[in-house]
Amino acid sequence: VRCMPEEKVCLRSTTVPWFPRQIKDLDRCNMLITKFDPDMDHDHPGYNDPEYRKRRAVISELAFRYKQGDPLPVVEYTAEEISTWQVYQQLRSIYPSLACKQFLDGLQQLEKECGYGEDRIPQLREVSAFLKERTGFQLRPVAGLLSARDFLASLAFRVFQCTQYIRHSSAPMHSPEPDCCHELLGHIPMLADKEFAQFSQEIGLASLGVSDEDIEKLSTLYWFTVEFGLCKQNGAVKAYGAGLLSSYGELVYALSNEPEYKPFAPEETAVQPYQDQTYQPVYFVSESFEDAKMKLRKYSANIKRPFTVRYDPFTCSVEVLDQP
Ligand code: TIH
Ligand code: FE2
Repeated sequence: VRCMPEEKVCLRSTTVPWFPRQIKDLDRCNMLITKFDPDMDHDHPGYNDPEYRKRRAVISELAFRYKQGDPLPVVEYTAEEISTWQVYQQLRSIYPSLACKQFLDGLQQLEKECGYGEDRIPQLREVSAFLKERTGFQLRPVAGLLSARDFLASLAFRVFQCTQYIRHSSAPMHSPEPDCCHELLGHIPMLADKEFAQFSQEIGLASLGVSDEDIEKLSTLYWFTVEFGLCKQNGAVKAYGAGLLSSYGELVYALSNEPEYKPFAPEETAVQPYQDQTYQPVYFVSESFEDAKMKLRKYSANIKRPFTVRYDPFTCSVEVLDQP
């Protein structure tokens, strides 16, 4: 069953968009956005490469068949795919000066304990087990870019939906769609940090059952923090956004003096137009994670919802409570 975007439920005598209550319900949070798909998008570098498209279809099938609780599928990557993964080396060499401390710590642990390196593409299965021990986050395979509502909802359960295919070999430095380079290099090291994991789950919880307009704002906040966020550390600006940390091209650009910087301020950030084809013209800088978390919490508390939610980690479910 595909989740119907217009499906509503009745809660506290008002009607709100359907949302998952138990981790198992994430099997219905699978609405894909096909705008960057190599079968649909004529500008995709794989559009004219039938071999690439065939490979994508095989890997997509693994995600379509996946049900919550199944062991994560293992993909045997080809020599060509592994050679695309070698962007690892280039990125690795610029991380020490451009990435935030939490990222560098996470990556170092992954190199030591999870086989991260330039020679092989790590498997979601081993990475998920690693994260589960550190922050309780687990991975689930997804066939491509998900709708914001479904993607954010999974974060409420500390589930991160991960693509498993790799970008086209002709464009290793930047991809407009997520791929395993983006997930494994951009997101995973950050999700190994306790405070960042908490921040991510809170965005997810704030999204459950809210209006389409509020989903749009929360996903814009997610975009300018989790994907493209910068933060101050020891007086310097560093990258913590996954979209930066997985793109050699944009990481260098974001920390050059070309783009505009603005201070992270949720009310303003939530309505900033963003760029999803190429580099961002503007980035938001947080004072610290703590500061970003506090500001986001304040913002979320003001989103109109006829109920509040609480995550119960013992049952992996969301409790719905009356508005205090
Ligand atoms: N642009 C990123 C990269 O090249 O790795 C991937 C994405 C970030 C955000 C959405 S897709
Ligand atoms: Fe991402």
